[in-house]
Amino acid sequence: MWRELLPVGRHPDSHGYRRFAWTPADADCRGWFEEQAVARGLRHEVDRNGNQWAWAGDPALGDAVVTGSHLDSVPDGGAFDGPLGVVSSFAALDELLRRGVPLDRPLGIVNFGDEEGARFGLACVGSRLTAGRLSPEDAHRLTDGDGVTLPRAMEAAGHDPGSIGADPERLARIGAFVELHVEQGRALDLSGDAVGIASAIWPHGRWRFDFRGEANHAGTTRLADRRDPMLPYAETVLAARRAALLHRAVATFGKIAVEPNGVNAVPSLVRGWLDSRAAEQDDLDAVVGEIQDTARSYAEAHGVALDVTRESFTPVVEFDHALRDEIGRILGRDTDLTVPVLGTGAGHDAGILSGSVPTAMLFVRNPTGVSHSPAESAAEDDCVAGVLALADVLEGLIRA
Ligand code: HGY
Ligand code: MN
Ligand code: MN
Repeated sequence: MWRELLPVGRHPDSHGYRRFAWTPADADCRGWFEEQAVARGLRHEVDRNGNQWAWAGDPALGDAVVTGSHLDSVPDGGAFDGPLGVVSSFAALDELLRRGVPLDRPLGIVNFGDEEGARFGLACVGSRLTAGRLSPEDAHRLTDGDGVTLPRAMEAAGHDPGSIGADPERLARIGAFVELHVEQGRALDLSGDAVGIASAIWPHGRWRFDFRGEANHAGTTRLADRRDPMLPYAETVLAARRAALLHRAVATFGKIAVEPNGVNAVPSLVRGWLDSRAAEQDDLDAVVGEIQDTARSYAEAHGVALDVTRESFTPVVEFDHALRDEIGRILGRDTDLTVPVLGTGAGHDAGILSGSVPTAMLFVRNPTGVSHSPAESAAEDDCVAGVLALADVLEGLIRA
């Protein structure tokens, strides 16, 4: 499975993945998922929001156990973020069948659409729509960098956007959802464990800062006459770093658009996207507040107009304690070791679903902690340990 998926959407120069929602690379990933489902005799379906499901047993019976993740990527993402969870789900099902586990509860494998939000700016679009955390009206307004709206992109990829929206009946059939994911930090590397259990996801969000000044000639415009939006933007980036340090948070400007983007022109517009996260909501509020205050005061000082738009926000997620404890018992059953329980600053579809369904996550060690980069990695032995842990968890839940 891994060998088949590896070339899909990989850029020849950067070796990073560019698997953006509703693009040909995404379609290839979806084709791969359907092939895996069909090859195992699973029932394959695409739901109204474009998420893919593969079913062993009839989900209409209810109390289903579901596992899965996503196959899309950030720009130049790594191979593991998302795909490791989907590949491990199919491999864990194979392991259950090898063990002869009777599938007494329906078992589902899911590939959630557009988890990273790389194309339309909002993460977890597939799971948000299904969970009713994104309205169809708001989804219809999402637009990519080329001005293509989400519904047009869906249509172009052969999916009917007219039916998108909350799907409570589908979620009501799920008794437990478990997402396996490569760790996006070094906690397991430092603790010396191959696999861990998630405790919580930090509150996090994305804010767009539009600094509007005046385009002018870079050679002839006196400094005193400029209204250069790059200057307050630069101060804002530095303020983000300072505020994050002060409040035990993280804050990143990782995407920027400049108009007219000419080397010899003072820009008319600098648009920067802030991603900020913290363990505590109060810290996150303080960080974003301080960054906005700095942006406003420098914008004013330079005669630049500023608009700040919150494009998305996800409150803190505390995963279901009973399910987490149950998984801890299942994984610790044959050993006297306890499985590490860790929080994360990364967002996941599991976090979105956790408002509707008992949800848990397993993390697989990442030896460098690097993620959202082509350098992301995981050792084969650890990936196998992840599959076996997921199989143990699924078996334990099915037999419970
Ligand atoms: O955490 C993120 O940025 C995304 O949801 N994976
Ligand atoms: Mn990611
Ligand atoms: Mn992910």
